[in-house]
Amino acid sequence: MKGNHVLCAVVAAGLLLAAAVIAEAHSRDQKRFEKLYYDYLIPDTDLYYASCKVCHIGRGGDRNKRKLNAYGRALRRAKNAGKEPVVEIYLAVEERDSDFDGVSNGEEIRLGTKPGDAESHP
Ligand SMILES: [Ca+2]
Repeated sequence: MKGNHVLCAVVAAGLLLAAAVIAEAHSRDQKRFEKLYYDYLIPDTDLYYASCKVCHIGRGGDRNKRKLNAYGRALRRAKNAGKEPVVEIYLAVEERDSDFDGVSNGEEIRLGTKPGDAESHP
């Protein structure tokens, strides 16, 4: 019985650690995005208020909301293709129109709209 409690405690600690690592990774990517595109994060634009939703469907702990949107998936593909460092990953997808709204990702970012949301465009 005591062994089960120890096992549960170890599993719980592992889950908490995994959640913290995921949250830190997301936060780190968001900070890098905000640093690179700081000049375009202008109040009263979709992009300014997007936060996690620049790359994800939603925000918060809901697993479905953490799924990547079209722009986030483009960034992941660039990363998987070996683009380094992180700035190169963002620049690699600027010419694309990930959400197919007729405006490139880079242009959307410069104009304050969300590159992964077809409902958000200039
Ligand atoms: Ca868009």
